[in-house]
Formats: sequence, structure tokens, C-alpha cells
Amino acid sequence: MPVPDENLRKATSCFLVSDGRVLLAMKKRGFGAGKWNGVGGKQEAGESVEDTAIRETEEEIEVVPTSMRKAAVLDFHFPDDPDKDWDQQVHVFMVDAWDGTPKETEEMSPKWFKFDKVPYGSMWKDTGIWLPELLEGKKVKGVGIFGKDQELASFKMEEVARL
Ligand code: 6U4
Repeated sequence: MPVPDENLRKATSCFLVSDGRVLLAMKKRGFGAGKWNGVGGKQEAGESVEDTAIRETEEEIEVVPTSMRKAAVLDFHFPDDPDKDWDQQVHVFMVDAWDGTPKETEEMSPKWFKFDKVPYGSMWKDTGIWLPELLEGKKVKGVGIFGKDQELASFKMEEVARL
């Protein structure tokens, strides 16, 4: 069973959900550029992961989440790239209410997708494993190991009652 490593640096990923559709955002720069992603980024000093989720969503798509729940804690390791500082623990939130309308910014370009049209082929490979579970309302813990060229080498996941 995957055991989260609390020493990893934390990041967040938020998925707005409404009426059978999920909001994804094309990352325009930095880590994961060119992929459809949730909206999020790195935790800053003094923040809870919930604070980070709200701040990053406002910065990246100009929306403020007002109702959200944590749906996944995912550890990602890049043992082949130890000097890149990519290892991270991603706290994933499903957002079902917010203030504002998603807008494109310098970092991200948002778009709504029906649950059955999510472009898993243009996302991190692990996302196609865990996001379908989250869209069904499940909560999961997972650990992913990436190899050369940021290819997913292994991913273990389990459903949990709470996070
Ligand atoms: P800043 O400093 O914000 O520009 P940047 O290097 O662009 O940092 P960051 O922290 O915004 O990166 O990107 C990390 C984002 O990618 C977070 O939302 C978490 C998400 N993420 C990281 N690994 C992921 C993975 N394997 N699968 C996934 N999302 C991942 O779906």
C-alpha cells in the first residue's frame, strides 16, 4: 500500500467540476508545459495545502475556490533526475464552487471537458490512472516513479476512506 512521504515538498492540483464536465488547463511554461493539467503549483512557506490550492487557482485562472475537497495525495519520484528537484507530493482537490470565471493567464489556458472526453493522452501518464477514479467520487493515495525522459515507470494506488 502506498505510504506518503511527508518529507517531500508539496504541490497542489485543482479540478473544477460542474455538470459532468471538468476544467483542465494547458500549462504554458515550467514543469509539465504542453500538457493538460489540473490547476496548481508549489506550496509556499507558511501555507496549508488548502491555502496553496486557492492561491494558485486564483493566480493561474483567476478563479477563487469556495468549496473543495481533497481527493488524492500522490507522491512522485524522479530517481533518474536527482538534481532537478522534481520530486513532489501533489495534493489534489475537486472544486465544486468558486467565484469568478476561468480566464487564460500567462501560465495556463483553461478549457472544460466532458468526463468522457478528457484528453488523457496529452496529460501526465499517471493522470489517466487516478483522475477517472476521482471523477467517480473516490479518494486515493498513490506513488508514482518516473524514469528516463519523464516516462512513468510505475504507479501504485489505493482507494482510501479519508485523506
Ligand atoms: P512555478 O514556480 O509555479 O512556475 P513550475 O515549475 O511551473 O513552478 P509548478 O510547481 O507550477 O511548476 O508545477 C507543478 C504542478 O504540476 C502542480 O500543479 C502539480 C502538478 N504535477 C506534478 N507532477 C504531476 C503528475 N505526475 N501528474 C499530474 N500533475 C502533476 O497530474
